[in-house]
Amino acid sequence: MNKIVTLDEFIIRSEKETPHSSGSFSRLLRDIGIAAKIVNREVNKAGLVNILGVEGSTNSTGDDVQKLDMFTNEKFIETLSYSGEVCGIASEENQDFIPVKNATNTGNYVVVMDPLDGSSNIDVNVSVGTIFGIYKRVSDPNKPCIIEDFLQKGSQMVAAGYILYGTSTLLVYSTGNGLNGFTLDPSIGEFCLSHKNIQMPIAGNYYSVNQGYYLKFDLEMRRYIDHCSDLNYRLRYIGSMVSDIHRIMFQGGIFLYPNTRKYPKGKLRLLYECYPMSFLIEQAGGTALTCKLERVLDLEIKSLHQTSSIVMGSRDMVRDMKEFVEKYGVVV
Ligand code: P6P
Repeated sequence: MNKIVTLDEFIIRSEKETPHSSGSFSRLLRDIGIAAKIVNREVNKAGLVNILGVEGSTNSTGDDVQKLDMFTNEKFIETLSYSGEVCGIASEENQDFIPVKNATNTGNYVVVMDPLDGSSNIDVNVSVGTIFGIYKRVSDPNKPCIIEDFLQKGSQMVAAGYILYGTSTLLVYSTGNGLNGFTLDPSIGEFCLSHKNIQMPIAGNYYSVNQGYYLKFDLEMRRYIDHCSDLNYRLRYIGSMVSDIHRIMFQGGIFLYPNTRKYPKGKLRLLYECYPMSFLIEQAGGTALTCKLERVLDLEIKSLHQTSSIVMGSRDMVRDMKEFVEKYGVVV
């Protein structure tokens, strides 16, 4: 029987392999694991909301029942703020970034996150996830964080990951040296290494796109989607980015959220959806581009909630998509 390797143990081992590591990054990663366990407990109860009360009501102990995405946001902010390693947080749920006020602002890192991505699926018991990215701060360590600490290209991220609250709860993350997955064992309350050095298939036969927007996509995207259909690829679209990308990590495939007339610059958020997931896809040997074939991690970011089009997944499938853009795309 293989020895169980917990997330904490894996982080400590990785720290020992990193020269001059201060340990602060390891503590930050462990705190994310703690927040994930707290959220997982509530997400799993969500199905009981009719028993526990709906958002805006009060539960049996008189506490206000919160929308799960607000609860998740508060729990991650609370846990990260106490960690002492973070000087600021940017969240999909907050218009502005949140400076972490601790004694000397010695937190070396900022965290960007979508606390509960796909939360519209909660009420129908479909998997949802947390997406996070971590940057080293670039501002004066003796002062509060500033916007420039967050407006860094995805290629500057020092780590990224997601937590998938599904049939089981997985934490998948990378610090730039490979991608590993940890499954929560509720019997011991620990994330245990379950998917070591994840490498996605270089090709696949799943494509993941909201077919309902087909007529609103540019010609080159429609032609590529037609190509997938002609090849009898299977369409799988959960409407929860973490779930759709997680499937691609293990079964191969391609995920597309192109720009449309409604979302001319794309719908998905660059900072805390596209950058972290692109970081992870590349760590697993895949490719992540915009519909104009720019590498997502190299995109400039000018505002916290900036959006982008995105196509990501198995290397050979994204390469095929590129050929359709080059053939049918409008040269700007
Ligand atoms: P649509 C969820 O709201 C989300 O941000 C992603 O998780 C998901 O991939 C996408 O939006 C779904 O958007 O327009 O297809 O419902």
